[in-house]
Amino acid sequence: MSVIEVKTTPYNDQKPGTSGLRKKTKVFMEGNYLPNFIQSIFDSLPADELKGSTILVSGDGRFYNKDAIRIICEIAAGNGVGTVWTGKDGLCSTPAASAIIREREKGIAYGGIILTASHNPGGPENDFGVKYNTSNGGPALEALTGKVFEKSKGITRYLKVDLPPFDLHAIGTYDLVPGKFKVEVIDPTEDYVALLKTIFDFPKLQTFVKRPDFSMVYDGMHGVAGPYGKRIFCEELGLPSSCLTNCDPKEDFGGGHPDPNLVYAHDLVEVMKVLKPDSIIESTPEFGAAGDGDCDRNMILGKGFFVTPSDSVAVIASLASASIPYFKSGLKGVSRSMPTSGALDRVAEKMGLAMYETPTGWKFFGNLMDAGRLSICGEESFGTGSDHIREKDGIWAVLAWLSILAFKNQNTAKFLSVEHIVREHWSTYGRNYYSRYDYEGCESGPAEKMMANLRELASKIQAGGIDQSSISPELATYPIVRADDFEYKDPVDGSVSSKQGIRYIFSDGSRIVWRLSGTGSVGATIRVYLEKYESDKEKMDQRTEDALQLLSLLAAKISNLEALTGRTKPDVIT
Ligand code: G16
Repeated sequence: MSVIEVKTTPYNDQKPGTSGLRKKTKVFMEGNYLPNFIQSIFDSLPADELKGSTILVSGDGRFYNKDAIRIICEIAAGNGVGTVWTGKDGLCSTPAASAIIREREKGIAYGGIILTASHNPGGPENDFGVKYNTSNGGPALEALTGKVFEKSKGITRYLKVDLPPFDLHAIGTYDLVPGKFKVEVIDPTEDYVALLKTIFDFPKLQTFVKRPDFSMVYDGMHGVAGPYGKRIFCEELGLPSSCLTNCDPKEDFGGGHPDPNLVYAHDLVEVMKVLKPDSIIESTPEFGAAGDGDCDRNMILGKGFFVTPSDSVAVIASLASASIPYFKSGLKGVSRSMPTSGALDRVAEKMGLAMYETPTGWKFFGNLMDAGRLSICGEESFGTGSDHIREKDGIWAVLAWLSILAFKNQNTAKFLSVEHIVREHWSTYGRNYYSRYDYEGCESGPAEKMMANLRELASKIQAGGIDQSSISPELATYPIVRADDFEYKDPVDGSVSSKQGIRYIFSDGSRIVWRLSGTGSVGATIRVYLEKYESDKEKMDQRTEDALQLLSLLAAKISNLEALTGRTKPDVIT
């Protein structure tokens, strides 16, 4: 096998963000941009461990996915990897990738390279992404991604082997360099479905979905969620194919933005009458869900009703042991990212469970899971999951909700809806009114300036050195009692992650949090998170925007966002 050494020069912007390196597709296609990053990953791993190893290389099917897989196979061969597994047609969802790395052939995989920019749009003019997952099936931690970035800045060569062609569309083993390197094209649903069957009671779900008063719709947003939806909801549970919408994967996600939220999943939102509950008709489905480009995110809807991701994880945690076999002996602990609402904290408190508050990024849950401290976790960014894998899992969330619906409806004559279950939850635990504002594609300079100002103001407030009413008169009677930049010390390995979001906390526990997104490919996306807790049963029926009106006004005044960025309103509100 002749390894070719190709000379290259560094790019200075290959710093992985919240979840891997995401850039415009054209950037990845330019010169040696992709080979450099892949070689930097391999250069950050011990060569003796790579030698003869098995890795997964697969993606969400976006434009450039197949070409990138071939390029990566050649570089993998050049770096001593023995076997590459890839999904048929180059497809594999992120949660299935995690399952394959952990489960296939008793977990022999050394790791995986996942090609996705997740919920970001795809196509020649949009985004592409690459992330590395380690042998536990989870995204590489900051120690490793930091090393990759350092290597990328000093790279001078990459190693490759010229490989004969192989057919990504046909399952089989391709012995490309006999005895040295092979590609196995696999069914990307097989190991994942087998794993899900050990978690959920499939026969019970099959019976439940046949109820004449139940119907559902699943929106794959033209990402890789489609084939998984078809396999699991139709072939395994027996739902009709009419329950699937936008479930044929497209390289550009049909021109859409494959992010399952109230704005971008508009087809589903319309079918479920979420924004127009007055227009619900008899055929409006009881249950709706959507997955993002790589199917790790989920949005859960009831008839005319939106379940916030923060409420979703809280409801799942509260009912998991009763409704999902995997959790029947109880939960080890629960966790949420800092900006996610405290609804989960209320559940943990009542159930006597350990609760961990981590920075944004699924990678932070992995250590807790590996240490046996965490069962269920979630993020406000439409991510929910458990320790069955080390990624969030869009299909798992749907099956968890179906299990809850089946449990709650086991003896009911009249169907208990998603809305009923969430309202029952609020009446037990209280309601965390919650909203996130996204200001997308802002200029980086003013966004950074805003964050720096907020940090400075936070230190002054903490030091008590400021008359808060000078910021806004409401603060005289409704003061900020704590302001800081969130820092996390991993309880397992002691590593510290700082500057993870600026939070201002008010006298009643309400919060405003500001962060810059770490998943965009250009400019800056400012995220503002608003949260208010309400325990009074008489006040559970407010419109979210009414309940959060004061916090929204204060967020604008404290941050000076409009003056600094010129943005008068958010692009997306969830
Ligand atoms: C990624 C991470 C999530 C994170 C989300 C939002 O999701 O895996 O843990 O919450 O980004 O990050 P940000 O607010 O920095 O944009 P995904 O679905 O894009 O991989």
